[in-house]
Amino acid sequence: MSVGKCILIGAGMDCGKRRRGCVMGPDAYRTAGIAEELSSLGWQVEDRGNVDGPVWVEDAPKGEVHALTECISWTEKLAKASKTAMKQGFPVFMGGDHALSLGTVAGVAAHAAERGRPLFVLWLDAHPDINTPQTTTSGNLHGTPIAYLTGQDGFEGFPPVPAPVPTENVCFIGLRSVDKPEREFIQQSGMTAIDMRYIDERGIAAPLREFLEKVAAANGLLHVSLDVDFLEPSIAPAVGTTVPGGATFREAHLVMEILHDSDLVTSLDLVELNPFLDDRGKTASLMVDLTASLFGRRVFDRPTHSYT
Ligand code: 6HN
Ligand code: MN
Ligand code: MN
Repeated sequence: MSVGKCILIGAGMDCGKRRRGCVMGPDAYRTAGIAEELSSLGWQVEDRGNVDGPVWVEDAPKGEVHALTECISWTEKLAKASKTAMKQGFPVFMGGDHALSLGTVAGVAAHAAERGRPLFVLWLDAHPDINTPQTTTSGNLHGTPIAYLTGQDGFEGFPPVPAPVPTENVCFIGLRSVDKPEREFIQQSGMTAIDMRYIDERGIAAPLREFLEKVAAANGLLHVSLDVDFLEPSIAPAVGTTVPGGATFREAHLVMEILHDSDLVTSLDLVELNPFLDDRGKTASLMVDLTASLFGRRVFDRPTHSYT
């Protein structure tokens, strides 16, 4: 990825689930020095402040969809902000919970369609987030963006996705908590779903490189959505949905370093950081460091030995 303009957009969406705290995410990233880190790598950084969506939401009764109206409003606002930013630089959406991707990726998809380029999505997460408002048992819409973005039914009231992402353009890496309907959908649609078992056996680089080859061959744009719970909880405790057995510190950095070298990534979501649950800012700092690896931080400017 060669240096250019990076646009930071705060999206403190906190209504994609009931537990509160992601509203503080954008400021935690700023406090951890995200702008300074990216500037030091040669990027021109513009912090656009926060998109202001609905904040205070009463908990919906158990089993019902939580904050539907508020999530629809965020989706509309973020899709607009995202499409605009895509024309101007490389947007980094600082969440906020994962429901923000309902909007950010819809905006990126609209932009890609206008440019006549296919969009690919890399979902770094313990969960595939492919429930619909019908299949969800939690009622939390942060578990649904992939269903919405790939054009599945059940999102009445949401803006129609202008350019649904084909399921074959989505790659999940890091899966280890998948609900029954999600599992059935993934298996019947043949989506690329790299779970932790697969990573244990083959390493994380090989499947990532295979996906990137597909993106490159199609001359695609690539959106990356990084959920804090992709990471092993002991190194990244600040998330409400920790699942043991996540990506290690080095696995996560390696993903970002390979993505940097691929030159294919055009937008990024940082999601699910709940600073209220953090341990002296260590999760926020790790997420900023991973972003820095994506934006080109490395030990040497060129390899000092061959990797092959
Ligand atoms: N996330 N599958 C669960 C649900 O509530 O639908 C968990 C969702 C987690 C959401 O990772 O962003
Ligand atoms: Mn997620
Ligand atoms: Mn998750």
